[in-house]
Amino acid sequence: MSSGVGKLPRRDRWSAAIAAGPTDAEISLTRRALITGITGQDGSYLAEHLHAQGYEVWGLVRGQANPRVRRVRQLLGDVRLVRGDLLDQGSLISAVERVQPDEVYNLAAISYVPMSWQQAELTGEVTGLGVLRVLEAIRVCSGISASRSPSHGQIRFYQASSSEMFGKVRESPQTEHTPFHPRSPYGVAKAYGHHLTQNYRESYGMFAVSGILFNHESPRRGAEFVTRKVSLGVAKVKLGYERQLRLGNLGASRDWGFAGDYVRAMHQMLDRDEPSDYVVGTGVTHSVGELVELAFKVAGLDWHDHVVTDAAFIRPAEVDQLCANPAKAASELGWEPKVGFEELVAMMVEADLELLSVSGGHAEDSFGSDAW
Ligand code: NDP
Ligand code: GDR
Repeated sequence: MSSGVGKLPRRDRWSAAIAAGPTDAEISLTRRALITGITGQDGSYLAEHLHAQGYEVWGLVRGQANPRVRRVRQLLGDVRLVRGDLLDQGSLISAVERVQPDEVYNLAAISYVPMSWQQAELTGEVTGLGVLRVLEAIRVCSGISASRSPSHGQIRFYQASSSEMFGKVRESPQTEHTPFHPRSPYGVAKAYGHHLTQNYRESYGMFAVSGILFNHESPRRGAEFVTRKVSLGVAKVKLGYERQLRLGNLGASRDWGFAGDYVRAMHQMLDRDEPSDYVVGTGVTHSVGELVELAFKVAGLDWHDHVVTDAAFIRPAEVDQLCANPAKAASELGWEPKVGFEELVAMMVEADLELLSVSGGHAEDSFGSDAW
């Protein structure tokens, strides 16, 4: 590496990679992306996708000794890291100044919906106002003042909006024009970020877009989300570590896709001539009950023998049903999902069977059972 980082021992390379900015040669040669939320599910898939497209990928990491950074370094050896926190405006300005990105993907958030009732103010700060802070960092570093000008905003911005904004849905399937009725502090915070992204586009002429993504999953999904909780639960039952899986509302329906497919859409949105917002989903919806039945079946088990419903996992307000109409993404981006629901569930169950077989029943990134 031209910065000299490559000569350092591995551990010191990580520190140096966090501290050092790009060299002049790197600035002129490569498209550079900065991803907030690099330690999350989508951050890892997006980093891999952009790296494969020839990007130099930087990830924003927070905290003094964030244990997930080690996992990022193991999984994504080519990603360079910069410190910053969505709660800290100055840190975001410093990160954008240091990295000088062509594209910023804001994936960081408190993303677990039940937690947004427990820590509503923090969710508003990170998931909502955090979007403002990232946009402000780009605006300040780009020298954009109050006037709208198409020449402004060389840094392209992607905001991770969510189908949770539709909440108590006004129509089905949901499009870019379906009105919002969020049902959780998380959904409300995402709606703020969504509108603010549109506002910065309209106010400053920034290339700022939102992807309204429906639920997307993978073997890298956090263990607190229902698909992964189920795939881990099935694996634990199958391998004899547990006998029961406790779940909440089995009647809710979601439009579930594979995270690896969805990060392609994020990149495609920033690759357009004109900025615009897009709904991304499969257009097919399944209930949690159907997910559970299929996941147990993949392991040769009958879910009736193992699943217990537990009121602790019922939410104060539920989003009953979501289903995407991804027609705009299909026609304008040429995007379509490659992995279907059955394949996704099988992939996750098989991955967790393998993981738990090797680890003796422990999933490193499992946070254990946690009621809201
Ligand atoms: P994850 O929960 O897996 O990842 C969230 C990321 O946000 C983590 O990297 C976390 O870092 C980071 N983060 C949290 N708080 C802060 C903070 N204060 N400053 C900096 N970083 C922070 O989410 P996903 O990967 O699943 O989702 C990515 C984004 O897409 C999120 O914004 C989510 O709300 C949104 N989304 C996700 C969908 C899905 O189905 N997955 C669907 C629609 C939208 P750390 O490791 O430090 O905690
Ligand atoms: P969601 O995902 O809230 O849609 O948000 P989650 O997997 O948490 O819940 C989906 C549905 O499953 C029901 N459910 C349970 N959920 C969890 N977590 N645990 C359970 O035991 C359980 N039992 C039933 C829920 O009630 C719900 O109806 C995800 C997140 O990734 C958000 O960040 C993202 O914006 C949206 O998807 C789109």
